[in-house]
Amino acid sequence: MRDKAIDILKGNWREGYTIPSKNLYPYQWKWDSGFIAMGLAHFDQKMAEQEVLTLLDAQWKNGFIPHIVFHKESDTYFPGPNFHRSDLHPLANKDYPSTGMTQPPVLGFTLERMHEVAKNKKDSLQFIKDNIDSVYKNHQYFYEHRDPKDEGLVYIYHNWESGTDNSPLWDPIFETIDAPVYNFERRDTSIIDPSERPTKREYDYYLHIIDIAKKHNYSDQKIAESSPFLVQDPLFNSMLIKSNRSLITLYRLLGGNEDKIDQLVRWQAKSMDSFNSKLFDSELGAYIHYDLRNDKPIRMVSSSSFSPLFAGIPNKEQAEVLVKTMMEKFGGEDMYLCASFDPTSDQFNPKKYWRGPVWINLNWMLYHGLLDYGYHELAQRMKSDSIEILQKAGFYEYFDPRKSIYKDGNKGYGGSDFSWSAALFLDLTET
Ligand code: 9WN
Repeated sequence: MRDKAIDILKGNWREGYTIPSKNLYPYQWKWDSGFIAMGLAHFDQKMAEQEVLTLLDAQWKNGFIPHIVFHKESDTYFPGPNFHRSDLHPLANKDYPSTGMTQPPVLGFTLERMHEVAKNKKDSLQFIKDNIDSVYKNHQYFYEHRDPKDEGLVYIYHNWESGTDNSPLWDPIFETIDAPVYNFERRDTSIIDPSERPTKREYDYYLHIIDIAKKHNYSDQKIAESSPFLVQDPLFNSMLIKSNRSLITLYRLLGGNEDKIDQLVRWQAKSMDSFNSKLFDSELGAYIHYDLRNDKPIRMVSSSSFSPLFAGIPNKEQAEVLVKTMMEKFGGEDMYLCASFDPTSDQFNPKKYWRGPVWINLNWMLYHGLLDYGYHELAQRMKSDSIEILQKAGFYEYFDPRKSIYKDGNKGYGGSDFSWSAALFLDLTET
């Protein structure tokens, strides 16, 4: 499996960056790149560094890093650069057409993990020294432009920014939006069974939210004032907090940079406080999302609800509550960990993208979180379930959580030879 994983990553490599999956995703995606770089680091330090460098090359002047970098023309993906029009933003990177939205902040902990794995520590430290400030600037962008109420919690303005695109979490928000019916040709559903992808109506909402942001030339302030989708996402904020911590560790390792360390420590303290007071729902026994536009909590449990474990956010009691909820709702003996949405809910769908299937990147984060809190047995199960599912189904994009399904040799869902499934397999089996 290790050889196969390396073959997949080499096959998806495109002169300096890795595409997530052939045909389906022909560009560079932000959070994919971070996970992929950690996998590349296990067999080629230079490739891993190049992956990160290429992404950072596409950074905007205001520190923003886009969710997709459209390096080359492709007619297999919609919506492409002509729909997204990043050039509308005055500070956009003129060399790299991209989207005008972002994805979760992976790069801090990616750098830290790459350094742990690196064989040549001297080169690796030099690489970090050369690039850490760009990642810091990205965090500064988030705290300065994505936190209008100065809470230490940043917003996302599009479900694609969450990475968990069609989760049932977003359904109540879409109900508040009057989106037109768009006429467009999707590419994904000619490659993948439509029952495993978001619906046409969902795409209408996705495009409409982008059109609103484009009307304001992607101004953060205008988006904060008027986007119908404005959410504080515990997964996105956990990854920011985890990456803050990694930046502090790495700056300390480099020496100096006291001002940046102090700033990171201040952001960190404020973020953790607000996170626990605003996003912990003790009745549900989980962290939840908050709908800033409509000023109400989104009281649903998904795999994102447990991601604060990865960032050291819950106290011991809260961690205990999270584990109990995970076991009660997601952890049945007939289920692989960890479904992306509450399996006890009516909205759970084990085949449809982020409405139920298992995703390896979430499992990777939850594995590390459980380990950090001392839940060794459960962490081991998270890891062995991930490996078993990859063994049975192959390196797909997402997987059915129901164990019984695999008796007939069923495959995973979505894209095949999926880069982060391969990359995180390499990393998981080395920890
Ligand atoms: C939109 C690339 C990306 C992942 C996301 C996943 C999927 C894109 C799509 O693929 O989203 O960004 O077209 O469906 O949901 O998490 O980064 O692998």
